[in-house]
Amino acid sequence: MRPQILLLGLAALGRTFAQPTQHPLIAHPDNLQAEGTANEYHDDPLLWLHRKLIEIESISGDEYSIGTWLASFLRSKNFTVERQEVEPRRFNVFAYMGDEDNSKTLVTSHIDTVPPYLPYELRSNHTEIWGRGSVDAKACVAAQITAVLKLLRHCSSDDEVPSDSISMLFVVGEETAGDGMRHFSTQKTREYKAVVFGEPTEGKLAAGHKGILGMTIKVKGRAAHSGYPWLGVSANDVLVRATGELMKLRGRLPQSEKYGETTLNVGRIDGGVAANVVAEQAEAMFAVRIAAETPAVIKSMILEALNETATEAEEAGGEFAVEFSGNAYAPVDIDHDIPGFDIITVNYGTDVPNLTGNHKRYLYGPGSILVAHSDHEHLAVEELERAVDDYQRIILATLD
Ligand SMILES: *[C@@H]1O[C@H](CO)[C@@H](O)[C@H](O)[C@H]1NC(C)=O
Ligand SMILES: *[C@@H]1O[C@H](CO)[C@@H](O)[C@H](O)[C@H]1NC(C)=O
Ligand SMILES: *[C@@H]1O[C@H](CO)[C@@H](O)[C@H](O)[C@H]1NC(C)=O
Ligand SMILES: *[C@H]1O[C@H](CO)[C@@H](O)[C@H](O)[C@H]1NC(C)=O
Ligand SMILES: [Zn+2]
Repeated sequence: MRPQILLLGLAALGRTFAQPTQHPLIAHPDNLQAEGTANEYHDDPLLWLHRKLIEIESISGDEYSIGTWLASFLRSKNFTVERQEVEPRRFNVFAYMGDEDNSKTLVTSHIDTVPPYLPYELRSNHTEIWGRGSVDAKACVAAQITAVLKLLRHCSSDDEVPSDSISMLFVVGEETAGDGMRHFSTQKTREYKAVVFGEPTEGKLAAGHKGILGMTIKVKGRAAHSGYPWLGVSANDVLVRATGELMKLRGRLPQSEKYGETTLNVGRIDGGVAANVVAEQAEAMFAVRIAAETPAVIKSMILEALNETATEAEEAGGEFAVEFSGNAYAPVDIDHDIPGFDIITVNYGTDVPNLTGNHKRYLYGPGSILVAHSDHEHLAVEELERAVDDYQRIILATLD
């Protein structure tokens, strides 16, 4: 299946670039390395770029070094690079050709990772790359840049695909608040025809992802000696009961054929101070991955499920509060109308809903989300290489 698809892809490339004219400003991809860094690790510019990105630690909130490096790398390829400051020492890298952004297609991913940092390592006779970000999302960043450079190599201003038709955006903070993409979204002054997002999708085109709703329950009770519990109100008892109600609710949350079940994760529980004290405070955090309906519908189901517990806690003299996070959204449908790709739906959140506008939206990336945030995050070299071809096909389809 796959070789056939690749052949089709190459044929399509051939057609579009029947008479390739080399853009004088674009580096030959054989020449990708920035000056002075020679061939330290790999002969292959793609593997070199991927390795560089992984070796620069960039846990969310600490993206300054990687942003600085990436901006200067892209400048060395003659892109105009804007550093969009989101916070002091935290900026998005936005790159395009020419004096201003006239692109039709924006290609984007994120440069932050989850903790902890894990070093770059080649394993299995150099067929696998291990390390933090090797999949999520530095594989996307490296493959996207390589794909764009390869495409631009064939472009000129009077070509079917002018060199300024593609721009790139690498944002901070995707793994936490989505603040990088939100910042870009509020700053942008123009519309794109299409936006290609990079997150691990196993080399498939994503047809959509689940929505999300975050929630914290805070209980305040009254402390007492554990020998005389009737003198207090146990915040832990109330919280455990409330958590139990939510676990019972799981089976009744909305489902859909496309996204499956709405899941509810009890992510964190804190409460009390010691075994012999009736707990005064307790708190728990939950993440709901929404497969159908809207956050509003789920919220009201949750509040109803908690009503009796909350009412009784308040009658006993306690306090019971449910706080929903501000950034909730319903399932996100994504365009997937490019022939020759397998289709997948995913259960994680992305920056896709964070970029407002009327553009077509695609989501593709090499590697599996199943290893992405783990201590065994890794990617097959083959998948990284295939992603460069796939991104070229996706970008070309959006420019058609
Ligand atoms: C960038 O542009 C300069 C000036 O036009 C040119 O000399 C150089 O070769 C270009 N560099 C790359 C990497 O394309
Ligand atoms: C490692 O890869 C090389 C080059 O692809 C190959 O010649 C060699 O047989 C492989 N070694 C092992 C142990 O698989
Ligand atoms: C429980 O539900 C009733 C009826 O909808 C409502 O008036 C009350 O405020 C709710 N109590 C709590 C603690 O949520
Ligand atoms: C972006 O997504 C976040 C959640 O990640 C949400 O809070 C916010 O409303 C979204 N912003 C836009 C502009 O859609
Ligand atoms: Zn990611």
